[in-house]
Amino acid sequence: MDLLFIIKTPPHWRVPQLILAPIQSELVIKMNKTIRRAQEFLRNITKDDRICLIHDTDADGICSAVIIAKCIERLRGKKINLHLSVEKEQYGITKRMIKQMNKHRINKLIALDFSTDQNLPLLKKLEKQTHILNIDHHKLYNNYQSDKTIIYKPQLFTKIDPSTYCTAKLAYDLAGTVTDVNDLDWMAATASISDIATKPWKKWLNKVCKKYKSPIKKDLFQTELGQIGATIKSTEVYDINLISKCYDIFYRTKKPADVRKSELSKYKEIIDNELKKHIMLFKKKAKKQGDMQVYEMASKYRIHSPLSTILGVKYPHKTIIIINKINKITAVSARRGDRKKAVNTLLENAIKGFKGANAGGHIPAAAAGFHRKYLKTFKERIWKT
Ligand SMILES: [Mn+2]
Repeated sequence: MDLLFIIKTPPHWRVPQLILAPIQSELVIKMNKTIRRAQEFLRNITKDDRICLIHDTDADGICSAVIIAKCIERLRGKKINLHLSVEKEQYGITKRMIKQMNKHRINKLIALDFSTDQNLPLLKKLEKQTHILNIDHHKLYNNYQSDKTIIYKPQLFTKIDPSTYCTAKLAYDLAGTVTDVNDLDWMAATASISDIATKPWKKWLNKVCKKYKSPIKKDLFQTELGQIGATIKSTEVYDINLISKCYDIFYRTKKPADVRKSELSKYKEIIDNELKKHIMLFKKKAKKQGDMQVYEMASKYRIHSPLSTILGVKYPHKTIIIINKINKITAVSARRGDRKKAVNTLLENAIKGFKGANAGGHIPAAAAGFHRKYLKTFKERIWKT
């Protein structure tokens, strides 16, 4: 069993007890203060609270947001008040979001699939006006915990590699300890496949696929759930403004097949064709040196991220860097399947000193964004590493 917290349903006022079960020991999550505080955060939400979710724009961000939104609705009998998605190239919470939160008099914020601890001054400022729960599996920049803020990351309660424990699975496991979310398992599974975060969860994934009568395949991207993840990705890549619609469709749908039949599938077709084109061009035009392969393109769609994911899986022993020149912004996506090089550090170092630039992510998968005037310097730096 891939079961995580095995917990007796406790009386509301009692601290949940962890029952030690004979399960694969590396998957056991020890109940600790972080988990308890996150459970209390969810349980203590009342009808009077004004709840905002801010989530990443990918499958993991959307699925984790819908899981938490439904968990809250089930707990308090009322929907959340506001949901926003992060703005690309401005990773994190922006002034525009704070304005929106003020307008809606938000007093509890749940941030999903991005690190709020990366910008500690902002976090400390924000917690003056709202309670914060940050569920995330990215790098732990600062283990900041306070009366108002809970950072909930795998690093704080398990040895499972954080990049293989995606936010939607974290949200699903946590929500499952405070309410019934079994019907949302396919969303957590979709996000796990989409984030290439499946290694510790093979048995659980098989079970979920079986439940929805979707055959399991060696290449998980080719399963129905894998294709649903690709649908979200394509929608995001086609037009970032469709993310809110994507959230709504997931909120409405009861099973994976409904997503496939939804209007989102048309975006997938368009983006699939664009991806095919660039996979062909990558073979011909990528600059190669040692184990590094750098491909530069100008696509009006934000396909650099899915493109590097596909190529990263195809060439796990290469450092794949995709550069997409979108107007004034240059977006970069990097992958290194075998983890022999940390692409997050590689990109973080390569943008040092660039004004308004950002970079971050995981050891095998990372992204960066900066003004196009820095492209030459960026390329010089990455070739030197
Ligand atoms: Mn994620």
